[in-house]
Amino acid sequence: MFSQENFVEVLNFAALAHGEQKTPKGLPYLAHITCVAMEVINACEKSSLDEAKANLAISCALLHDVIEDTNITYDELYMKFGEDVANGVEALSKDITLNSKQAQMKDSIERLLTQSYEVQMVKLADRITNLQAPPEHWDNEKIKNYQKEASFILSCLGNSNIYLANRLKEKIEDYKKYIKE
Ligand SMILES: [Mn+2]
Repeated sequence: MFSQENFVEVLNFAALAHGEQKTPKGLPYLAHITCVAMEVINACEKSSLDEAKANLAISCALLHDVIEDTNITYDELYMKFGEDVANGVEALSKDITLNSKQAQMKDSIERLLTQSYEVQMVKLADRITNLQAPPEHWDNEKIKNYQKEASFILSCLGNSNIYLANRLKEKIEDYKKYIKE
């Protein structure tokens, strides 16, 4: 079980933070956030996580892009939602001072591996959500790399939750249909 009150409070905070931001397909950014939270809630329920763990996982899911994409800071998250949530969201954020996308991904995974499974789960849910049909402007190479990166995420963080790991595995398999060999 999880706290519905916590869900509403954190969702509203994330909605305001992301404001007018859109997904690469032009949807309000909240569509992405809500899908990630939905995947995490489903996994929490199936794995019977206790309320504290489920609330941490769901809060991190709803907030996972606020440090990266908005002007919300670690300190604000710390003050409002506590240390575990702030640390989790920080680990889920890329360090943009690193010079390549690959280095940013590797660094984020390394930091996630120091976090609890509840935080790691969010990265699986994020990639599950992002393995919908790729945006029109992506070329074959980019689509291929995105699938490869998803397999890397699964191999590093798959232990965090069996349901999300299996679901990500299926999505990676299914993503093949977008790749031209
Ligand atoms: Mn995301």
